[in-house]
Amino acid sequence: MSLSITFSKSVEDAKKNNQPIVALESTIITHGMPYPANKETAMQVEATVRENGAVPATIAVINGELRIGLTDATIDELAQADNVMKLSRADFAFAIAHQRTGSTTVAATMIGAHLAGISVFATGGIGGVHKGAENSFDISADLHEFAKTPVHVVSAGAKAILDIPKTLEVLETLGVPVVTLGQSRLPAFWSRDSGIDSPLHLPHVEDIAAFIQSRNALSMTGGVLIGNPVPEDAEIPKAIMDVTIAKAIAECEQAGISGKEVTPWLLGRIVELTDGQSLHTNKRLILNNAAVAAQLAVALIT
Ligand code: PSU
Ligand code: MN
Repeated sequence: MSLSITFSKSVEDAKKNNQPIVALESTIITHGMPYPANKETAMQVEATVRENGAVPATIAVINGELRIGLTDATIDELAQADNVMKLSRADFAFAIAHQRTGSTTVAATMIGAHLAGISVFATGGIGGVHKGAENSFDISADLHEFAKTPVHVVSAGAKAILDIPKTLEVLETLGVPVVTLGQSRLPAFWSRDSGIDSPLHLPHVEDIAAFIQSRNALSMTGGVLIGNPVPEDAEIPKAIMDVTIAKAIAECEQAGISGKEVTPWLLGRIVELTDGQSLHTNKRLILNNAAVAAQLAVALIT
């Protein structure tokens, strides 16, 4: 059996003409944000990639078909659909074999992007080591994907629903570089400062491109995690978010949520607890990441 990959017209043209392309995930649409904010954000993210000189390729599996680049109509369907699988490395091939529809997490989007020859990807936040992982063993497959798959991901750092020091330890063990753009502290998603130094930091997008090119020259496997702080005017201070997050995590445990449901459940509850303020910040940081990813894709080609 051979895999058929369906490219959108604009991504196919971009590939032919060797133009910069930015991969985008779809789990954020199906499991990361409520409707219609999810659809609006997905459209704005694509527009931001274009404004910054690259072509967007949102990735998903639709009825068993790996799609690289979605139409607006498909994005709208995903944004409103229930029962979409949340795909990671473990079940990506299952969805393809059994004609299922699934959105791609960071791990699955990296796999799809690499198959499509795309090396830059923008998201909001990655999965990582959850708080309490010493009991739950909840560590996202996203981390292991960085060790394997050469796709470089621009994110706003790790969300404080995660244990950030443990997440950094696992990334270090796996040999995954974490480089923050423009500041020495690792950002913490809704907040610019996690209180923890980023293992690496560089002032400009072009410097990150040079780092990636140096890794390529050394035949290094795997991807680089790029931390991009949320714009100042959109940030929610960490002290405020920490209280909300602690409440959401306690409720999540009490409700007996486990496995794949944990991250979507927490994200949804945090939107409710902040009266939508976290959602506004989430949108802004994704757009900011889309812009940087497009600039990085341009810098890697020129
Ligand atoms: N973090 C966010 N928003 C998201 C996710 C993470 O701020 O939408 C999604 C991403 O798709 C990520 C996935 O890859 O959750 C991680 O899920 P898990 O923790 O179950 O591995
Ligand atoms: Mn998990």
